[in-house]
Amino acid sequence: MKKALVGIIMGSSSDSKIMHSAATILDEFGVAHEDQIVSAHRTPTRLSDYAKHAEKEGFKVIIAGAGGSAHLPGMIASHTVIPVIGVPIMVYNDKANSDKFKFSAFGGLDALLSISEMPTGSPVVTVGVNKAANAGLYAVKILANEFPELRSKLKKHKETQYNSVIKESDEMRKIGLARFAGKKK
Ligand code: RP5
Repeated sequence: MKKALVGIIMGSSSDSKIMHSAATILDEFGVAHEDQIVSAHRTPTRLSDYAKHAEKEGFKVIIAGAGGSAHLPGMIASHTVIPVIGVPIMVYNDKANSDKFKFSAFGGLDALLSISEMPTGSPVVTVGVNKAANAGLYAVKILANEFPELRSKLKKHKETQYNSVIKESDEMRKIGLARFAGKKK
């Protein structure tokens, strides 16, 4: 797939530390995506412009990540009929000089509530705090309704997950819990 089917947006360059996991999953499944920074409060006019752009490009899903009061996913959803998956981000502000100010006071709960509690009429499905990979996976699931090859890849992905748990469990049984846990460190 060459044409971007998913638009990934985030409120700040600092969100890229988390949001890249969505891109990695989409890359694994061979789903092309376009990635941009759109700040709802610093570039408000870009919100509606981006929604128009997304519709024009024919994106089928938008993944939107934001931290703090996190209005980006909801506002994008209000501007377009394209389904939006929101990623609440625990703010890590790399522009701050002191460690004290690097994380948000509410550890991502602020963004989680802000994104998931959209009023009736403009829904945003929400993944867990910092769970950008799940957003990527969910986007693939939506696309799999239309692209059968993605359905097969998702089944394979499930099989791989199953096998990796069995492999670890076999090792744990073989070497014992204490040694296994020691090796995990
Ligand atoms: C939000 O504010 C962004 O989504 C980001 O998570 C947070 C902090 O942004 P920076 O101060 O790092 O630019 O708008």
